[in-house]
Amino acid sequence: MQNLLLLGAEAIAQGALDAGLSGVYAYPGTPSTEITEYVQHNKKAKERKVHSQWSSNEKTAMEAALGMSYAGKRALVCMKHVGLNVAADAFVNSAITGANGGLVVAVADDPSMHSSQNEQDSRFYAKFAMIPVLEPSNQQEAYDMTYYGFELSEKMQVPVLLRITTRLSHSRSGVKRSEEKQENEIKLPNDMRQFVLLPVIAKRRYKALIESQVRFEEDSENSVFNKYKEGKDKSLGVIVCGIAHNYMLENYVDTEIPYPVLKIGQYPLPRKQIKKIYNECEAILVVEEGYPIVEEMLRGYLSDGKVKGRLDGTLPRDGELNPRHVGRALGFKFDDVKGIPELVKGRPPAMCTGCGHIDAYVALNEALEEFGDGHVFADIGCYTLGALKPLNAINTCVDMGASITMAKGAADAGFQPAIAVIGDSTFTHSGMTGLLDAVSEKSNIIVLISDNFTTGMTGQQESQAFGKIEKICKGIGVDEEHIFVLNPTKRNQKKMIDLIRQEMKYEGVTVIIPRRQCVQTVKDKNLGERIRELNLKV
Ligand SMILES: Cc1ncc(C[n+]2csc(CCOP(=O)(O)OP(=O)(O)O)c2C)c(N)n1
Ligand code: SF4
Repeated sequence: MQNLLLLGAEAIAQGALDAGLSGVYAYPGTPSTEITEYVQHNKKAKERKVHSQWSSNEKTAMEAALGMSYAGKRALVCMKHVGLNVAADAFVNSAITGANGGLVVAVADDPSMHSSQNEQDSRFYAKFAMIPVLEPSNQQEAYDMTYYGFELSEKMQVPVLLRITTRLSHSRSGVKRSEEKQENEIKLPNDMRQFVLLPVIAKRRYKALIESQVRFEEDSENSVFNKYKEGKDKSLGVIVCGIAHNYMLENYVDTEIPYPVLKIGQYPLPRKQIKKIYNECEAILVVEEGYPIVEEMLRGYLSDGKVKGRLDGTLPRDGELNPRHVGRALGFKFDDVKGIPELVKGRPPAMCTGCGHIDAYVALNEALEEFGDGHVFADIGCYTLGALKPLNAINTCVDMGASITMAKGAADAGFQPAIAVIGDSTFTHSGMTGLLDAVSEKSNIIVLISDNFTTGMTGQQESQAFGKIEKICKGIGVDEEHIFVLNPTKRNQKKMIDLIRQEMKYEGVTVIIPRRQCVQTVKDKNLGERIRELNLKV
């Protein structure tokens, strides 16, 4: 079998393709983006016509994948952890409908928040939805677990969550491929009512899901991804989940691990193996990346102090783990790291020179000068960096789409001027419905949709808003006379300032579209051609 050198994210994509994938549905988000990009660039996937276009958001991605599963084919959904909040309605309900063709939901968590708003742990979502989880510890397992995930999903007839974290997604290692499988034929579910979640059917399905928990646990108990390794020293037993297993191994390069170790890669937890290690050892150390979910389950409310981990300070309560954290928890002593070289010290991110967002902010700052601080409700994208010095241009950034709705809420409270700043991709991800609320209530807000023809922050993926923003705004009901487009160049600065000031006097929804191509895409001839074809007035 062929060996490949792959990122964790790419190993998932290759595992899915080899398992007979028919479609990947995703919205970009670090550290999950490379899964879909791998499928998009894969020659065989192109020949097979595997679906791989970006979706508008994570919820539409989840639903489309569920539709493909309904039709009997194998589908993969990919997103970053906060994307699962957006997809949650569809995701949780998909556990009740169940899956027909294999359905794997790959979610990449970002502990330490390298490029995220929080460090939520997707394993909680799977527990909430009551479906199995696979959590690889290395790139080979990322491949193998994805490959197996489709089988598990079809065997158990539910979606399966595949959880990875940043380090695994973004580091490379050799991966051995398995045999390539054919795609499934179209085949409708045996029970044609299972996807109709009317209360009477949903109740029946929910009972069935509860009953299935025993089978999920049995599968975990016998899984090759959950391994119990004996150790002579029973003063400690180590339960180690996902990539934390690697961090532990790095402390024992030249020596045997003295303690019994239970490596967890599949959930629900294998109860018998957990009981065995718990009963055999004097103390238990739980090492897991993310929230202390396993540790909490083992401790319960009435902890007797036997279980150690992130909750009692043996390991840090937040942030990513590393081999040193784990080594210290295992009793190793380390010298403190001496100063970080300047070259690799954390540097604050900044917008690129020549970025249109910067010029839009310069104009906005000047237009708002007389009103003081606090009037700009922004969103998530490269323009969020407008919060930093020297621009100091924005006052909020909460979740995708929140700019328009928060500006609306502040305007409802009588706060003026209330300005929203949102990017093109974020607008079609989840800004459009907020704009509809604002239009319906004739809210007194100005919305700046900073259009750069791409999803800049995550690496220039196609934006669903491409060439459609004015039409969407008109369709939603924004008065045509209050939709403006301009290129936020230095030459147009005064024009933009005057426009913002003029529209502050209008009591209703104004949309201003500062439009300039992202400088990181100017070498993309195909995109340039498509922009010219649009023949948009700027
Ligand atoms: C729910 C959710 N999904 C995905 C992301 C990752 N993400 C951050 S910003 C962004 C989109 C940015 O595109 P756009 O709004 O067009 O602004 P640009 O970066 O191009 O300026 C994405 C996908 C996220 N933070 N939250
Ligand atoms: S990547 Fe594009 S959108 Fe992002 S800062 Fe650079 S020029 Fe601006």
